[in-house]
Amino acid sequence: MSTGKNQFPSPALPWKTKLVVTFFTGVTDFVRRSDDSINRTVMNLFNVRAKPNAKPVKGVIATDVTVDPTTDLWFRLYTPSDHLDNDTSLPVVVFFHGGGFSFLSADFIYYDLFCRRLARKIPAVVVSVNYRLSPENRYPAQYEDGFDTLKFLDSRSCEGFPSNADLSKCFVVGDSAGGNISHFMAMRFATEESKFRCVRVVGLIAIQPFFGGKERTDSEIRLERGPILTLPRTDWHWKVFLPIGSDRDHEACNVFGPKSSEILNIGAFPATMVVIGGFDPLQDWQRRYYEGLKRRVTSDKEVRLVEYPNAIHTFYLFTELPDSQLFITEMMVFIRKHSQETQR
Ligand SMILES: *[C@@H]1O[C@H](CO)[C@@H](O)[C@H](O)[C@H]1NC(C)=O
Ligand SMILES: CC(=O)N[C@H]1CO[C@H](CO)[C@@H](O)[C@@H]1O
Repeated sequence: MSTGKNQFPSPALPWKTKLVVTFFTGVTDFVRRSDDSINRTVMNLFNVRAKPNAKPVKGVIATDVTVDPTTDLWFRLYTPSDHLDNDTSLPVVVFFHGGGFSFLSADFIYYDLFCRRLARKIPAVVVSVNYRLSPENRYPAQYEDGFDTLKFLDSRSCEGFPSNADLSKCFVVGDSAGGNISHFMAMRFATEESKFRCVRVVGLIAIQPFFGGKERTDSEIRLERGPILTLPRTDWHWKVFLPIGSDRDHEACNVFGPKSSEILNIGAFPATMVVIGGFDPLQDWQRRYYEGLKRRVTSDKEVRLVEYPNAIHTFYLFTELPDSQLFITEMMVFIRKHSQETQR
């Protein structure tokens, strides 16, 4: 660990990681206009997209599936090609990318590579949801898109969806803002489960979920200048996402805070893994989330905390970081364990 010129602690990162992090935070700062809109023309130049592939590449097939053409809602479907025609049933990972609800996409190259790794290593069928972004589409558009995708999967109207994908073993997974969306998916599914025929959400993996509140926590102050997430960037994302006139204690941000609803159907909440990094300014909120879940989950479902002391926000996307490899293995163990539990 070294102390940078601002006297804020920062981890030792490989130059490649540093370069990408500096570049992307620079771009996302540049495209935010003073009226809180985003210059999408410029942003799209830097949102490097990977193409789908109908023929396997390193054992994974990727196709794009439209859910709702009126809102341009679609997902990228990853299928491990070695597990297409056999009798093994595969768990389904429904993945929500990060980017503060405002940036990036399901086909962004880093998310595409991550979903391919997941599909191959677990192995699993991965559904990576391309939800609408703020500020053009505020809360709750992102949650609606996520839930519409779950309903779409339930209707099995999806052509080319692998027949050995077992929708009764769905895991909702997301990082940062995607972690917030995943939490909401698990919550809403728990209250509306009876409306689903085949889909069952049996696990939630919240990777460094984007939570906050009006209060400034110790970690937010200590790690105010990032890397990646700074307080001004965090505040901006909440400002353009939450309904106009609300503050960061809105329940979408401060999950178990003063304004969150008392009636949480948490008894039916799935097994959960919360992932925290020691260099993430949001870690105190994430720990509170974990502790809040632990207190509220009344079933015998696992609520698990996994901490990486040297990890920055979004660490796991950088394959050059050793924690990224460890994390994939951790996910594999969690998903395999909880898919076996539900086998009938
Ligand atoms: C976006 O930013 C670029 C570069 O600053 C500028 O040339 C362009 O006019 C902007 N586009 C819009 C639609 O504002
Ligand atoms: C992480 C998360 O989803 N937390 C909140 C996100 O927003 C929804 C919508 O209000 C809340 O219900 C969640 O508690």
